[in-house]
Amino acid sequence: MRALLVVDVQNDFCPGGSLATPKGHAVVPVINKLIDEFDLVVASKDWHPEDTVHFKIWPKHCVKNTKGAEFHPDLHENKFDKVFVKGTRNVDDGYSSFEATNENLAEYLKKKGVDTVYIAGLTIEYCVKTTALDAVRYGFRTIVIQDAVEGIYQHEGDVEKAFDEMKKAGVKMTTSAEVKAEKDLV
Ligand code: VGL
Ligand code: ZN
Repeated sequence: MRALLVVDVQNDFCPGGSLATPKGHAVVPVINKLIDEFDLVVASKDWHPEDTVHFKIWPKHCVKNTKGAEFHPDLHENKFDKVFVKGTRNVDDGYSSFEATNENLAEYLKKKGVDTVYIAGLTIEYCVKTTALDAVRYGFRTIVIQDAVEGIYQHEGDVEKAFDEMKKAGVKMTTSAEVKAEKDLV
């Protein structure tokens, strides 16, 4: 059983947001099409308190219940089976979707019979990477959909480094076209 995990496609990580990726919005139509290829689709949200030590490292972003923390307006969020929130405490945590505090993501997926997790969303260097590494650690077959993720591109070379690190850990790479082609075979 496969699941799609959509990481942090929120306004603050898209152009115009407070911690914007240059092309974060570009993943939205790709993800919307992918959603229909999966029987189970879950998403995570960076969901910070107003004050947190996390903001000593980052500009203030994704404060719970604000516009910046909402999903990108074009994202088909009504099709998500469940949304997991992370980074909800006053600690510098919550990079990985598996650190969600409303419900245990790994247990949820295992209960649903998921063995393969496809990852899409933002951002390649931080939350996509840590989520993918955790997925491997929890024993899931883990696949990142390369045209459905985007980076912050804050430091030269970090996106490439993140992909290398994921691959070394056993994360596989695919494209949305391949995901669709495979589904049509079954
Ligand atoms: C993220 C930095 C700080 C992310 C979240 O979603 O990649 N990056 N908080
Ligand atoms: Zn954050």
